[in-house]
Amino acid sequence: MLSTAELLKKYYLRDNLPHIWCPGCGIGPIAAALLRAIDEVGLDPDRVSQVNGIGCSGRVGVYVDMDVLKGTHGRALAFATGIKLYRPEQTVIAIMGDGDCGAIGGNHLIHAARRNVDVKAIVINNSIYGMTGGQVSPTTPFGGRASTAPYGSPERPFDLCKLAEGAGATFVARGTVYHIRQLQRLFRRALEHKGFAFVEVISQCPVYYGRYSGAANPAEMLRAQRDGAVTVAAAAKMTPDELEGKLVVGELVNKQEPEFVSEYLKLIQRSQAGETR
Ligand SMILES: Cc1ncc(C[n+]2csc(CCOP(=O)(O)OP(=O)(O)O)c2C)c(N)n1
Repeated sequence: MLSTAELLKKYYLRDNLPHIWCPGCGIGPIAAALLRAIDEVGLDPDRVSQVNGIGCSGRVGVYVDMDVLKGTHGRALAFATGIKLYRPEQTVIAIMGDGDCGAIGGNHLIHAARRNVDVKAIVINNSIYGMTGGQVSPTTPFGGRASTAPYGSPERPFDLCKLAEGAGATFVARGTVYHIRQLQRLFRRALEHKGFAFVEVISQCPVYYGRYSGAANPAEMLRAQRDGAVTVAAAAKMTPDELEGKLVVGELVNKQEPEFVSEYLKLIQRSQAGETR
């Protein structure tokens, strides 16, 4: 595995550092785990295209030395689908926040999953809209406090992994910043998967979520990830009551189904061969 110094030298645009993330934020370690996974899989950085949405999570591409398209808020998966269709040889990775992917981008998420387009969707879930000041997002827990919910959110949150699975994603996994080595493995599996791969990363935002929810200490938030996590194997033996409030981590779905871009290319070949139906 690459050391931090090797990682910085090989993959980061060091002239763009220091980064803008707050002390204790999970995004930096997540980006490093992803780059290590890219390195382990042996992908040529020139054959990787990264798409970012808007938000703190959407800043990863600013610091890495690969092709990055900075999309608009909520549209990362639409841009990623376009890149993959035009350049099928590229590994396309979309990095989004939970608001980016689950709120304004929710429609793009369900349709990218339904099409099983060969894109790696990484959602950094910090339970909040981070960049704009800690507003409620679709993953803020019921009753959780936020800048726009001082009395606690009255909304039920999405389980983004269940949403992706229900919409047709063929690879779905959940990891946490605390379990960083497992996360690196999950990224590796996602990169190797052919089809829509969805990885939700539970992350901590001490500054804009923790301070409202009552856990402003990043170490405390990491301990909550550790204590709340249950592996897929352990979860299979637990009752719904026992699973209440737990985070099931690991590979949740992994199956092969027809992939959109390959099917589309076959269709082009058939039409160019003169087939009429
Ligand atoms: C169309 C549009 N609507 C709203 C915004 C304002 N905006 C920028 S980032 C953001 C939320 C970011 O939250 P999230 O996607 O969860 O990412 P985080 O910052 O927490 O990583 C919003 C609402 C925008 N830039 N564009």
